[in-house]
Amino acid sequence: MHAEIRHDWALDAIEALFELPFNDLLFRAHCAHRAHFDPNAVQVSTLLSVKTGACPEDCAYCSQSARNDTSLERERLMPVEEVIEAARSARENGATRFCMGAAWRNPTDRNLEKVIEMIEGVKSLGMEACVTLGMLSRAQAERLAEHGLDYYNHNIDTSPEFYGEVISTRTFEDRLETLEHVRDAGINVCSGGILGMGESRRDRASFLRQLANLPRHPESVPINMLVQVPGTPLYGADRLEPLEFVRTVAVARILMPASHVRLSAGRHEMNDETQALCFFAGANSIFYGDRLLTTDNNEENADQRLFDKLGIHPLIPEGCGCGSRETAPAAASAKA
Ligand code: SAM
Ligand code: DTB
Ligand code: SF4
Repeated sequence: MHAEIRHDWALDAIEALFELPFNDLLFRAHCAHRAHFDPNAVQVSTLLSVKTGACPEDCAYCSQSARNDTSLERERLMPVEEVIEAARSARENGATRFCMGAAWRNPTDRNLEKVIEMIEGVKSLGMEACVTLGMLSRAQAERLAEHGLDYYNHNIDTSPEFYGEVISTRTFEDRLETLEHVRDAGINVCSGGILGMGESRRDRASFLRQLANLPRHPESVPINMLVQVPGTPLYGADRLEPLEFVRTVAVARILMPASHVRLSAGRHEMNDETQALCFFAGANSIFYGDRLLTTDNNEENADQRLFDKLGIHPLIPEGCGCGSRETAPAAASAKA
């Protein structure tokens, strides 16, 4: 029911979804969710910033832009062994995917080789590997694919119409080009954006339309609520109404019924009720661990309690060698 995969969405039709009565929208999204997924399984990833700060880009939301005065200590690319150690600990805590982020406009070929060692280390632990390194050339995407990278995260961030209000140092088209390189190389695409940056509802509809009308939907769609960082131009922006965030998750689920929709950054400031509504609306992935890249995430214990309360269990990917069946959050209560 309502779970057709389409790539020809008109903006007005998406806006009409946003305007449905809340219960009608959530019912429709939840039916689409059930048609494609176990509604009680949530994919669990852990993030690590492997190269922090001093980024030349001017993203108005970001703590890591050299142009934003955010008191963040810049750090060099982490040693491979430390990254693998962090992945091992994430695996012990129940994550099945390890996502490594670097504050680059794009990686140099030399840096890419270091990241490949990290990817190989993560894969050798039986975990899925994801990286987000900025723009990629076709050749770089192919090189990552040769080394078994599972997912590449590259967000379009917002609508093409609002984009210029947020970033000036790279274009919306640059982002689409990187996504095409990743897709053509055969790597799973992870692409979404940020809400609560002062965009309109029409912008939120247009942002989702861009993703839904790609030749193939991203396998993973992170929906971030802006984490307001002091010293960034977006610090102090009007907060988005939580129910509008839930609506956006629901529309993402209807437009991309077979994709994992990630309830991404911003959970730290959401209560359990808002998160529960997001799961009902079709969110089925989270970042787990008490840090995102440079800001705090929910504490692991709080997430375990929430999973327990909602009867949610972590999704274990097919053929996963990570041993997470025994250790993942809420796995203990699921067995009880
Ligand atoms: N530098 C790379 C890039 O921009 O492609 C990779 C890392 S970047 C931090 C990854 C994504 O995190 C951004 O595209 C943005 O969507 C999200 N992000 C960054 N700062 C955020 C914030 N303060 N609140 C919410 N999401 C944020
Ligand atoms: C995504 O969409 N969100 C993550 C991940 N992809 C790389 C990053 C969130 C960053 C939140 C702010 C911070 O911790 O710096
Ligand atoms: Fe740099 Fe990525 Fe932050 Fe933009 S989002 S400033 S590209 S680290």
